[in-house]
Amino acid sequence: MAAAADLGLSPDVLRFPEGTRTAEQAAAAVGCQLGQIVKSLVFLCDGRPVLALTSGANRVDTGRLGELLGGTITRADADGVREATGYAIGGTPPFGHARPLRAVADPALLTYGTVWAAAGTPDTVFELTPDELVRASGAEVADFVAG
Ligand code: 5CA
Repeated sequence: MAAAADLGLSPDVLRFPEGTRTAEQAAAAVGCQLGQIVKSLVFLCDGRPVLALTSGANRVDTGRLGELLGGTITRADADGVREATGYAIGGTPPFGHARPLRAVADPALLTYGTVWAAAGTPDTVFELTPDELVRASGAEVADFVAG
């Protein structure tokens, strides 16, 4: 991951042939808690792509996300995700995108010693600390999840 190296990170990318396309699959493959999986979810805020780094145990409240970002939130479709990030749904990493994306991070992710994120494909993940995640993604930590 060149993008990670640029940020001073040297992640060990693990590949799981059984797939890590969803947070549930990734948690089962790694053997970690569901909440430790970073979902890198792309939404559009008034049409502009934004990245919501969400704990695998949580769901995004699009109303709250819109209040936080000051716009109307819609979900990016598969083409929109690829256009915004350069990656496919299920493999989208939390940083290292084609274009820098405004990012927000779920505070729940900061409650774990380490978290796991997609490494660019639907069968690879890497481990990093929540601090590294926030620093590398430039995310604002703020509450936007449901419940
Ligand atoms: N590799 C895993 C764990 S790191 C991963 O990327 N999980 S994810 O949550 O970030 O990406 C999968 C998510 O993409 C699903 O939770 C789902 O919310 C979203 N998704 C799946 N299909 C579509 C679709 N057709 N359009 C928009 N979003 C989708």
